[in-house]
Parts: sequence; structure tokens; C-alpha cells
Amino acid sequence: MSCLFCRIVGGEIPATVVHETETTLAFRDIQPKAPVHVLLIPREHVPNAVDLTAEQLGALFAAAKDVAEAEGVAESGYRLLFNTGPDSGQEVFHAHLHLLGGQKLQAGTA
Ligand code: D5M
Repeated sequence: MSCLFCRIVGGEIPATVVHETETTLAFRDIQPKAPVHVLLIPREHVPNAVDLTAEQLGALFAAAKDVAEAEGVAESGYRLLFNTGPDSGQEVFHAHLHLLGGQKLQAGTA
């Protein structure tokens, strides 16, 4: 299994998991760009956000709402974003939703 995030799902690589469901996993980004920076992924390997099914997308956004509440940023606000493809800076080709918050975020960037 070569995909980094599949290895996290499989427990081969440690991660600080903050939320999990039958179909999703959420863990802290190892290179946080904000005080709260959590990555939400489907357990199933899907390379890119645009390849996610509507059901997988719904599950990720529902999980993001739970994570935002648990992290204390639901009221203050936070950013949800997918990098998609090389020009976006996507480094890991297992779809992941970034949740960033805990500070005033600059418009249009992480
Ligand atoms: O985001 C990929 C993100 O994945 C980037 O912010 C670093 C993070 N990352 C890389 N390796 C790990 C591990 N092992 N644990 C947690 N987070 C990790 P992208 O949108 O592809 O640029």
C-alpha cells in the first residue's frame, strides 16, 4: 500500500485522529497552516476530490461540521478547501478536505 493516507487509515502510520466514522477519518495536519488544521478523508482510496461520490462528499462535510464544533471554531468560522491537481499544490493524491481555523484567515489563501 503506497498511498500515505491509506497507510494512516490502515494504522501503519501514526496520526492524531480527532474524529472518525465508518467511512471517514479526520486527523491533524502534520504541517499546520493555522492553529486548527484538520484533514478529513474518505477511508476508501479516491485520488482526487472531483472523483468523490455525492455520498462521500456529504459524509466529509458532515464530519467537518462535527470537527469544527469539537475544535471550538464553529462560531468564529473556518475554511474548508480541497486542493485539486498539481497547480493547486496538491501533494497527497488521496482526496482530503482541509479544515482551517482558530485565527482570522487571509482571504483566498490558507
Ligand atoms: O495537502 C497535503 C497535506 O498533508 C499537507 O498539508 C501536509 C499533510 N501531511 C502530509 N503528511 C502527513 C502526515 N503523515 N500526517 C498528517 N498530515 C500530513 P495537499 O492539499 O495535498 O497539499
